Amino acid sequence: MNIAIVCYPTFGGSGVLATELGKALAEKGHDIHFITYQQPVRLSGFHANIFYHEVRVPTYPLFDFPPYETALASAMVDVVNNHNIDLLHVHYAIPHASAAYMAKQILLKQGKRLPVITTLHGTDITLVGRDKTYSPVVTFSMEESDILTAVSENLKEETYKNFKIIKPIDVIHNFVDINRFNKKPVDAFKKLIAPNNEKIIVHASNFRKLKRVKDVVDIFLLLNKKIPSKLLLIGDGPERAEIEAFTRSCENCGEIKFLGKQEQIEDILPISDLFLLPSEYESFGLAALEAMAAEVPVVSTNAGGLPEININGITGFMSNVGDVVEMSENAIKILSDENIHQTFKSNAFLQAKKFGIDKIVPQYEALYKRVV
Ligand code: GMT
Repeated sequence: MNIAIVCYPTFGGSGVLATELGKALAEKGHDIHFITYQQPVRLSGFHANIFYHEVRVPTYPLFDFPPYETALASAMVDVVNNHNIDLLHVHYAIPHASAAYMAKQILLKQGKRLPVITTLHGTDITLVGRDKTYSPVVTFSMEESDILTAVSENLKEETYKNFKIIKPIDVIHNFVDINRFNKKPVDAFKKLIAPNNEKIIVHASNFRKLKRVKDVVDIFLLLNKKIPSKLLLIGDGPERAEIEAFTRSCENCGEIKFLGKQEQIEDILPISDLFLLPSEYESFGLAALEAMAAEVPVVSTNAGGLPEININGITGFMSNVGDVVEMSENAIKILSDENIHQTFKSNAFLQAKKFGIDKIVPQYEALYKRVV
């Protein structure tokens, strides 16, 4: 099939998932056309079946807010007409689903039917989309999509709770490329970060308030009193400056390193001993799943869709949002005994395998066949 994929090109989970999906589909022989404003971060290297179409939004003195959605809809029409596209799969409802609706109507006038699949990822529903600024348009464009999917059962429930829609929602969980993350740890790299064999604790996110990165630091500081350890903070975002300033002024904080945005997270995860994700909400928690694929147990909250991937007492532990004391105790439980740590590592990996490309991508292909 010829498939057009629209997503955010940044480090966010929705863009990562959309890009990995496109790459996996290309491997299976489909032609994939990414339409977005920048090359997606996970889209590197050459693949004969993958094409990238950049949406340009010209500036004009009248525009205080250049109309990206209009430029995107026009780009969709152009790509569909010139590349014989069979279907359009948009990730993250705002503004992709409404731009898709516009493109679909334009093409209909030209006598071409364009099936649209919208995949909901999280904040497009739970935070931004339900705000009344966007809600009428998001509700309408979800209802008008030919197929609507959500990345977890929890997100499906949240969607019905927050929007008056009757459209069925297919749950297709996110997936992970196991081979990409299950790499042998590079000893020299581990030595560089933890020269005295300290435990390596990792967190990766976009440092938004909802990720509660300060809780990561607090959990680590409690844990670090009992277990020699280092904390690696991966990513960047609005909360980073304040948290970095805090870590410069506190005791023990020499053990905390801010690595910023990292494209090669698959090189860092295999040398890690534990992943922390104390978010206030995660529709799914793709970052945690990638850690598990690298055999890293996860200490997280029990918010949103996290219980659909992290199994309490098996692949890691879950606590209520904000309970940093319990989360640090759980981290200590896993790290203080080598046998327990090994068991959690193997369990995490086995659980990640249930979300492997081979299990999930065919579910999208089945939807594509249905809609076309
Ligand atoms: O978590 C973020 O802030 C990024 C966000 C996005 O839309 O890119 O991630 C959402 O989608 C991911 C992929 O489906 C999920 O794994 C994340 O849990 C979800 N984030 C939230 O629900 C907060």
